[in-house]
Formats: sequence, structure tokens, C-alpha cells
Amino acid sequence: PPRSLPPCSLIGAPTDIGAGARGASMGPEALRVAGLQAALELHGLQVLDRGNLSGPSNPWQPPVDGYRHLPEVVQWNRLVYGAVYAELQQGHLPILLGGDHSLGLGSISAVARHCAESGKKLRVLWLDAHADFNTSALTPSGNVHGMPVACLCGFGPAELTQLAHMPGGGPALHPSQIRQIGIRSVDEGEKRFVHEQGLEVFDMRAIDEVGMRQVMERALAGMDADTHLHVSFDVDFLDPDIAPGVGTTVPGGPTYREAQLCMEMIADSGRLASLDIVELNPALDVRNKTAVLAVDLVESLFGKSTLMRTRPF
Ligand code: Z70
Ligand code: MN
Ligand code: MN
Ligand code: MN
Repeated sequence: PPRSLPPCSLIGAPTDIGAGARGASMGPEALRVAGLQAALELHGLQVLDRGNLSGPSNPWQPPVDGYRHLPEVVQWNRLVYGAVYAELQQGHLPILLGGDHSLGLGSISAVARHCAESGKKLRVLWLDAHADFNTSALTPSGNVHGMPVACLCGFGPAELTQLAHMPGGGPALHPSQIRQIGIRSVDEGEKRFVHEQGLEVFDMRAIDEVGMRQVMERALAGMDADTHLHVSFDVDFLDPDIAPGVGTTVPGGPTYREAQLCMEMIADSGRLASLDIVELNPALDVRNKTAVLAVDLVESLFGKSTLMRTRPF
């Protein structure tokens, strides 16, 4: 049955400012070339392409006090915050086209602020090979794309943790609002911190042991009509055999079939209200196939299905 979704707004953020490899700055155009807008329109959605944000270039410098390019990361995230917040205020469903995953900070900070103002509960699904829960003290690289989840939970520099100016002055998220899926690369200090903070992580072992279906049932449990579901889709979530076009490939990721089921179950929840597509790196891709795959999966996320099912199998 056709589901009614608000208009979707594509927001390009062409930067690799927080990444460990250059090239994610070409992600937005690769997704457009792969036919993202037409694919969504085929499913009956109205799509507004807001074009690209314009921010500072990448100076490609070593870390300073544990962060690479912090001033530029802050500037890009302010731009993303403003653009995502504006779309939410208009009742639209923002789709951030990254860019690297440091931008998840600006995007989810805007979503958190919007939810606080509209009395909605917020659930964040973080689809990724990495936990992205480093701090400046823990990071092995200084790359801020390894830190956005920690920053959203209040662990990071004030310029990044206070992007949303949340009522009460607290962090954008509490760890209990986050579900991480597909995780298979966590740094040593980061691992301890994930445990300390009680992040709910469905790692690849969990997917192997109980299957993607039960993992997604558990990750989506407890939502209701007042829940805003945000999906932050780091393309390196996918197994590198099917998705080579990312800066950091980690073997042993979800297959095409597991990833499709993940997206279909999110669609069936009927709660998707905002999305990031990040870390696509066309410089490392093969004939844009990772972008084409990402578009295919996003179609499923927005309700493409093989049959007109009325109930789960
Ligand atoms: C490592 C770090 C990372 C990609 C996140 C890697 C982080 N944990 N890499 N996303 N592609 O440097 O913090
Ligand atoms: Mn198609
Ligand atoms: Mn990530
Ligand atoms: Mn990642």
C-alpha cells in the first residue's frame, strides 16, 4: 500500500574535511549521477534538490590538539545544521548527501533540536563499519569522522557538542537513543568508551549469530507514532566486495541481501523522517557502482518492495 511521505530535500555537502582519504567531496554528484532523484520519484516521492552547500576547502593538515581541520569541520557542520534544520521546519524529509561522516554531527544536531521543539522522541540508527565514538584523547588519527557519535553525546569540543544549543544546554543525544548496526572496526580506547557509555551495538557477530531480521527487530523496537527515526548510512557499512567506493573498507560487512533486508525493515517501520548518506568516495569506486548500489538501497529504504506484502513472511 502506498505510504504518504513528506517531500524529500536533497542537501549536498561536498567535503572530505573529516576523512582520512580525499574524495568523499565528490559523493553528492556521484549519487545524483547514479539517479537518486529519479529513483525516489519512481516511488511516488516528491524530491527537491537543494543543490550543494559551499564551505571551506580541505587544507590536508596533521592533527592539532587531537583534531584535524577542526575550524573547517565546525564551519561545514554549521552549514549542514542550518540546511537540515530549515528543511525540517518546512515539514520536509532532509537527505544529506555527504561528504564524510563528520557531517552527521550537524545533521543529527538539527534533527535533535527539531525533535525537542516538536515534542518528538528521537531514535538514531547508525549503519557503519565503525563506531565513530572516538574523542581527541582516544583517536588514533585525529580524523573527526571517527568522532561524531561521541560529539553528539556531549564528548568533544564545545563548538561541536553545542551546535544545536539544546534547551537545557545538554548534548544532542543520549546514548540510549542510538542503535549501531554492522560495526566491525573499533579502536582500543574507543571500545572501552563504547562499553562505559552503554551504546547499543549490533556488531557483525550479532548479525551472524541471530541474523539481520532479529537485529533489526531489536534495533527498531520501542518506537511509536511520536518517534522521529533518523538513519545515518555510512556506505562503508556494506561489505567492500559490493561497495568498494569508500575511504575505509573493512572486510566482513553485510551482504547485498542483508543490507536490503535492513533497509526494507526500516521502511516497514513507517518512521523514517531524516537520512544521511555519507562516506561514498567516487575516487575509489569502480564505474560508480557503489553509488548505484547506495541508490538501490535507498529505494528500499523508501519502500520499494518485491511484492505488495500485507504482513511479514
Ligand atoms: C578510526 C579513526 C572512521 C571511517 C570512521 C576510523 C574512523 N576509528 N573511518 N569512518 N571511514 O580514525 O577514528
Ligand atoms: Mn530502480
Ligand atoms: Mn562513519
Ligand atoms: Mn565508517
